[in-house]
Amino acid sequence: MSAQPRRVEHLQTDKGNVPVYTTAVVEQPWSSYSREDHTIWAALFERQQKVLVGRACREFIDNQKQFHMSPQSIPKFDDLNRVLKKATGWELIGVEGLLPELTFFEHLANRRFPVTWWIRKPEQIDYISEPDLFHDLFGHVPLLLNPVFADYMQAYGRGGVKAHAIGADALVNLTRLYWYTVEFGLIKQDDGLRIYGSGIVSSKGESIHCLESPAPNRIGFDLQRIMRTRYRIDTYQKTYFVIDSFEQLMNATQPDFTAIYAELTQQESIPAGNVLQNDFVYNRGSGEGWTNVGDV
Ligand code: HBI
Ligand code: FE
Repeated sequence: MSAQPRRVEHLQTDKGNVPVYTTAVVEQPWSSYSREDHTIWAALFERQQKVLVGRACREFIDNQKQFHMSPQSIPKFDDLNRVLKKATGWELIGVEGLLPELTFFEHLANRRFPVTWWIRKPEQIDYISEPDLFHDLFGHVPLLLNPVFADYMQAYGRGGVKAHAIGADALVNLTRLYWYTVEFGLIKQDDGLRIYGSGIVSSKGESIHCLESPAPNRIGFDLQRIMRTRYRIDTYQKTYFVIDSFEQLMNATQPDFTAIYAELTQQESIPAGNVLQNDFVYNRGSGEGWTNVGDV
């Protein structure tokens, strides 16, 4: 990547002024954020700070403090980068939004995390179908300070580049891993079940739903099980996968997945809401803990 962000043409759209070339790295246009932009940041930030107490994992809460983010104004990527680069060598880069998969993987493989520069409108406060600044920044950035998680993200990027070369099926399998860990993962900590997935952490409704609702399945992490499990992007998840530690995630991504992809082509995918015989299911409430469906 060149040292200077590439300047591109801009188009006037309903999202405001947006670059024409969606894969370009863009400078965060911080001085052009409106009062409304900073206000929606403040509203989302304050709401999530409250919801995440006792729900987000220890690492998310602790790391977030190190960035000194506040409801006052949208953070500057440059300020966050000073903290991040020193800690784990990751760098935030401004982008227009969702990137083509290979472009996204290549950034991660080089410890660059793409952050959408624009923030949602007030009418989208509860739900937006694509990543915006609040999701990317509030949701993803804190865990990039964790050395093990930081390495996992890079390993995922490298795995993505490989999977892309192998083919579409491999990419589907790998994308499910990202979805059920980085985006919608839960972690079992000493004080109970906690959230680490950025898609949850940036959503008030799902932060409560994933932990407190009796509806979803909470299943112990299993790499191949995850790679076979379909997902929906437009509803709360029907299944969450629970890790014991970030080391567990990192260890799971050490092997080369080529043989696993080949094996998975022989197996059916699993509907998002299903529970299988061998799943370890985490039960909340009285008698909190794991049960193995196959044991009953
Ligand atoms: N682009 N900016 C951005 N952010 C994402 O989270 C993202 C993406 N492109 C592709 C993508 N995610 C998914 O396909 C992840 O694997 C893979
Ligand atoms: Fe995300």
